[in-house]
Parts: sequence; structure tokens; C-alpha cells
Amino acid sequence: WEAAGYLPFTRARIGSFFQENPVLKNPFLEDALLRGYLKRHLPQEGIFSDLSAFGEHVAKEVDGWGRECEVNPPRLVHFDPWGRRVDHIVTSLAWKRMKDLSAQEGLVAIGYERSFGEWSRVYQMSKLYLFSPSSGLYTCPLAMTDGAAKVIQSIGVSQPVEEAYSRLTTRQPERFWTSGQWMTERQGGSDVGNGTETVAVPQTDGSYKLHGFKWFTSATDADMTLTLARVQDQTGATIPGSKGLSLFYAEVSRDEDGRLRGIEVQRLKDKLGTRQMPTAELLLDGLPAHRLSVEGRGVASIANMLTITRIHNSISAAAAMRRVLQLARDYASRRTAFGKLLKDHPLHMQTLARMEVESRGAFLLVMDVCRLLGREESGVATEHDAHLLRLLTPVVKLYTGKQAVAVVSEGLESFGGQGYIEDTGLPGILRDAQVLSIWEGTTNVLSLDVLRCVARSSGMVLHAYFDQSLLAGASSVSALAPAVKTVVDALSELEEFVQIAATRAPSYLELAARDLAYSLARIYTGALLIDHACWKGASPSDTYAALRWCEQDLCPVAQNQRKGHYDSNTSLDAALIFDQSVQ
Ligand code: UCC
Ligand code: FAD
Repeated sequence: WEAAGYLPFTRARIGSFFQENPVLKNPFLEDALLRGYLKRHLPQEGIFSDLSAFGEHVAKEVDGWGRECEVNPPRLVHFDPWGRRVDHIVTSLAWKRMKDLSAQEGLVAIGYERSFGEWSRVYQMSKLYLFSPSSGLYTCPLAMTDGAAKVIQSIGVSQPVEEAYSRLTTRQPERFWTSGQWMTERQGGSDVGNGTETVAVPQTDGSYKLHGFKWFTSATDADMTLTLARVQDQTGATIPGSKGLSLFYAEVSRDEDGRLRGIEVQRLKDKLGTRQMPTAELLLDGLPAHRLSVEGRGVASIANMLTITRIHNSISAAAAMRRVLQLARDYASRRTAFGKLLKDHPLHMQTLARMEVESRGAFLLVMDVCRLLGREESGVATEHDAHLLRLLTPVVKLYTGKQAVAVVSEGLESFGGQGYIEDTGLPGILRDAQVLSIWEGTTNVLSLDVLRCVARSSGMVLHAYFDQSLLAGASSVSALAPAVKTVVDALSELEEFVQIAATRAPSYLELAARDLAYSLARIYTGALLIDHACWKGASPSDTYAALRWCEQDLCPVAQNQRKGHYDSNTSLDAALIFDQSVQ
């Protein structure tokens, strides 16, 4: 062998084995659940052919642009060569292509054209679901753009935002605008009411100039933004807290010298993930703006934007899980260990199956919220639908955000060491998943929103929630009986919790908030999986997924209540965390 020159690993020889890489195939054709869901609810040939063609484009070309956005991240040029301040955010060609593609494919427009009536949002979000993991985070500006269009539409499309609305919702790339959502300041991103220092100084023509500092502004290359500020009275005084906040519309434009009007870009954030997209700190130094809300109704008026961006966030979370699974199962058919392909190792398949169950649950939960949104926007929502949409929006955002991190992390491990290697593109999926539970409301803050929304509606939302119509079809399917029983039992545990909690102090409920939100997510998702498995076109895998989902503790809030975890743990928790004593 040596004489014949066959000895491997000598001199320049690096061995003859090279692992085949996982291949991204058409994400629409690869997704049985998505296709099944659409076949069930929206069996339009036009939609199937559009999603199939788009999926092919995503796999063959767009995914490469997404990688380019990651490899060639945005940078900030503060000064031109002659020392003039320009604050130019330089983005890659791929990022610009994403903008054109988004307009052409109607990724925002579909939601406003409403060509498919109450199912238009499901169609739009299905498309975004295919796009998201390959989009180089362009789904972030699209989410905010969609949210801004929704706010404008709900306030009334008139001057000065008529033109903006038409640009946000157009399919023409040369007219298409994206929007920012500038809410967070240094003192607070969750507690916006107390954290906002930005003031709005009234101008004689009825417009305003904004002065303040926005601490996180994503996709800062946007054409416009919605933001919050406090209107100054003639003495310069403002009203503190949430009641002092109003909603403003501002365009991001440049003067004759090329300087941003009323904005200085302080710096770009150096982030764990989402590096494809610029996130800046902005000094607002007299930014021209128009007030869109009644004075003091800023938070309530931007709430529509929060609803939309939180749904987009959940779509991205479900899509990240789906993408890592598609790649992992492809890899399992290419990688051999201990003499057989990974797909022939039952323990590896069990690991992927657990991820699959989470991913299916997330998909059905978020699609159901999109369905409800579509019903509300088409004017066909019942009171029950409206309550459910309000309740489930924070629930789906907080639950899928957490699932995405866990599933994607497990997914990376399924590639072994290669899952940790940057130029495979895999680590970026995990980095980008981590933000999904932070921005647009953290898990705890959204859990408290769930609580408030229950309290504000005098329990109406929970009555809506307890409606068990989703389980109606399941009585005839005996294979699903164990899952149905678990969901019904969990629902009565939840009802019992609610009855007990109603008699307790607010601090009790606050401690239960996260577990309550998780319980709502798990029980409702269980019911959705069962409902989908009852559909006549469902597969045995749909039944198996429902059974597996329902094997987990569906109602952790009842468990922890029984353990007394919400009674008096506050001081014990603090003592545990800050423990300094050594015996
Ligand atoms: O993070 C951001 C952008 C990231 C980039 C975009 C990513 C998009 C996804 C991409 C996927 C790849 S922008 C920053 C986002 N910031 C947040 O989400 C803030 C989190 N904090 C909260 O949500 C808090 O709960 C606050 C700010 C809403 C709490 O403020 P207040 O002032 O204490 O609010 P209140 O008192 O709870 O509510 C004031 C009013 C009430 O109405 P009225 O006065 O009529 O009773 C509420 O019912 O606002 C109403 N309201 C809502 N209505 C509050 N929240 C909502 C809601 N979610 N839906 C409907
Ligand atoms: P804090 O509010 O300080 O929260 C810290 C911790 O305290 C969290 O764990 C939180 O859950 C917890 N906490 C807070 N209040 C409570 C409570 N009452 N009870 C229990 N726990 C609580 N913002 C924008 O406005 N526009 C943007 O474009 C934007 N882009 C972003 C991009 C990135 C990459 C990131 C990371 C953030 C971005 N943000 C943006 C900001 C984001 O919305 C906030 O960071 C987020 O809302 C949390 O606010 P905070 O950072 O002030 O955290």
C-alpha cells in the first residue's frame, strides 16, 4: 500500500471520506402538516401552486441570500470621506434583494388584499413560514411593516399616513416601504410606561418634533416608524407613566446634505444573533413626526402592532423548528454511525420524533391564531373568537419562543460536531431563535399580559377558552381516547385552579402567571392536535403526534398550586437566589 502510494493521511492526503451535507429541499413539499392543514382549510389550487413555487425558490436561491446576509452583516458609516456626518447603514445586496422579493411575493400585501377572505392571514403566514428561516431575518422588518399597516388601518387610513399605508402594503418593489417600531428606551423595554423619556414638542402646523433616545431599533434602514413619546405642554411639562404616552408616525428621510432629518445613529448593537439585520441606538434630535393617537392613548394604539409582530414572532419560532427538523431528517439519511445510518438508530429517531411533536404543536397553535386574526379582520369573528385571539396571542408568542430555543438546540446536536460549526449555517438558527423569547415582550411580561387580559375581560376569555368544541369530533375516534381524556382532565384542573385563584391575592396570581400561560398553551395545543387528527385526511402520524403531546403534564399550574408554590415562596425564592451562607 505504502509503495503504491495508497496510505491515507500522509503528506497532502486528507483521507477519502467526506460527509454528505444536509440538503435543503422545497420546504413546502417537505412539510406534510402544512400541506395537510391547507388542504383541510384552504384547498385552493392557486395557493398550492404559489407556495410550491415559492418553496422551490426559497430552497434554490433565497436561502443563499439569507446566508449572505449573515456573512455580510450591516455596518454603520458615521462620516463621509470629507468628515460630514452621514450615519449611513450599509446593508448587503442580499438584504436589498429580500426587500424586493418581499414586495413581489406579497409577504405583507396578502394580509391586506384579503383575496382569500378570512383565510388570507393563514395564506400570508404560510408563505412567511416557508420564507422565515431563509430570509436573513428580513422577516423582522416585515413583521413591523405588517404591524404598522395594521395600526394605520385600525386608526383610519387618511392624511398624513395614506401614502405610507399604500407603500407598506404594495407589491411593487420600487414603492415598497418598511417600518420600524421604536418603543424601547434605556430605562425600559417591558415597562414602556415608565421607561419612555422621549418628548414631543408641538409645532405651529400641528406636527411635532421628537427629542429622545431609542435604545433598540431594529431594521433601522426602514423608511418610516411608529414610536411613542410624551407631548409637552406650553410649559414643557409632560404627564408621567403610561397615561402620558402618545403614538407617533415619523418618516426616516435625509436633508439636501444627505444628513438624516432629526436622527443620529449612535451605534449598531453587537448582538448574539440577528446579526443579518441592523439594530441601532438612535438619538432623536427634533425628528419631525405626526401624532396618530389621541393624547395619552399611545400604548393602547400601538397594541395592534404588538398583536401582529407577536404572531409573526410565533411563525418564525415554528418555522425555525420545522427547518432544523427538515435538515436533521435529511442528515439522518446521509450520516452513518456505528455501522448504520442515523435514521436506523431508534434512539436518534426518538429524539427527532420528540422535536417533531413540539414542532407540530407549535405550528397548529400559531396557525389557529392566524385563523382567528383572519376572522376578526374579515368581520366574521364571534365574540368567542375575539376573546380567544386576545388571549392566545401572548400565549402563542411566549410558548413558541421557548420551544424554538429547546428544539433548535436539540436539532443542532443531531448534526454532532457539525451542528456547532459556523459555516454550516446551523449555529445561526440557534442564535436567532434565542431572541424570540426576548423581544416583543419577554416570557414573564407576556404571562402577566395573559393574566391582565383574563382579569380585564372579567373571565370572559376563559369562558371562551373552556369551550370544548375542538374535542367534539374526537369522541368517534377510539385511538384518540387517551389524549382526549388528558385534555378534558387538564381543563377541569384548570377550571379548578381559576376558581381557587379568584379568591386569592394578586401576588398569588402573579406567581402563577407563567405556569398558567404554559397550561393554556399546552391544553389548547393538545385540543388542536386532536382536532387535526380527526380530520378525514389525517394520517396515523397525526394521531400519534396528538397522543404524544398529551402525554406531558398539560396543566403545570394545577400541579404547582397543589404543591403550594404560589403561597409563600417569594421570600424563599429570593433567599435561594441570593444565598451567601456557608454552614
Ligand atoms: O421588540 C421590539 C421589536 C423587535 C423586532 C421585531 C420583531 C418582530 C418579530 C420578527 C420575527 C422574526 S419592539 C418592542 C416591543 N415591546 C414590547 O413588546 C413591550 C412589552 N411590554 C408590554 O407588552 C407591557 O405589557 C405594556 C408595555 C403593554 C404595558 O404597558 P402599560 O402602560 O402598563 O399597559 P396597560 O395598562 O396594561 O395597557 C394600556 C392599554 C389598555 O387599554 P385600555 O386603556 O383601553 O384599558 C390595554 O388593554 O393598552 C391595552 N393593551 C393591549 N391591547 C396593552 N397591551 C395590549 C395588547 N397586547 N393587546 C391589546
Ligand atoms: P427588562 O424589562 O429590563 O427585563 C429584564 C428581565 O426582567 C426579563 O427577564 C423580564 O422578563 C423580567 N421582568 C420585567 N418586568 C417583569 C415583571 N413585572 N415581572 C416579572 N418579570 C419581569 N425594542 C424596540 O422597541 N424596537 C426594536 O426594534 C427592538 N429591537 C430589538 C432587537 C433585539 C435584537 C433585541 C434583543 C431587543 C430589541 N428591542 C427592541 C428591545 C426589546 O423589545 C426589549 O429588550 C424587551 O422588550 C425587554 O425589555 P428590557 O430589555 O428593558 O428588559
